[in-house]
Amino acid sequence: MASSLKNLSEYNSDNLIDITGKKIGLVVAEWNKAITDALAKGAYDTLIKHGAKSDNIIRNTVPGSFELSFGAQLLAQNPEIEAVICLGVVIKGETKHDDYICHAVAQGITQVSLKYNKPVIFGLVTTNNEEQAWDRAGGKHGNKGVEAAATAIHMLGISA
Ligand code: DLZ
Repeated sequence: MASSLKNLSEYNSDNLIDITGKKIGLVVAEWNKAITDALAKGAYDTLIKHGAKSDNIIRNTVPGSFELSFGAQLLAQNPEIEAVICLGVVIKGETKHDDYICHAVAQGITQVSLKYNKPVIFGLVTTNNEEQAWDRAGGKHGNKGVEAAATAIHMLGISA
């Protein structure tokens, strides 16, 4: 079915605003670190490509995705930081931990976003296995870190 919604990959190109001078927070979970590092690189490179200065990208790491909300809050409460990007990889296991973590993060970062009135981007890759996660961290399904950064830049371009 055709959709009028833009595909996120379109936001990767020239229709995004220039973010020179803007400070952006990046919170990266260390569980599945090799994969979250690939997401973080995608996000970082995208921010730089659209004008961000390296010094204006404030990166914090947190132990696991569950801690992303708190990490986001620490950055969001800094008035100089205009948007926060949260990156994590949650892989299904034998139990329902993935469900609990994903719901908690979705709710937590929504609260942070609304409380501080700034974009807090949900860059959580939630998959059945590691291979599917790599597919979304620079593999056949792109890089969700790139998409998360593009979403942040798009949100920064929205006016009231
Ligand atoms: C405990 C846990 C498990 C089982 N799996 C993941 C995962 O796939 N991805 C992730 O980012 N974090 C995981 N964690 C850690 C939790 O997010 C959290 O760090 C701990 O429960 C401590 O609060």
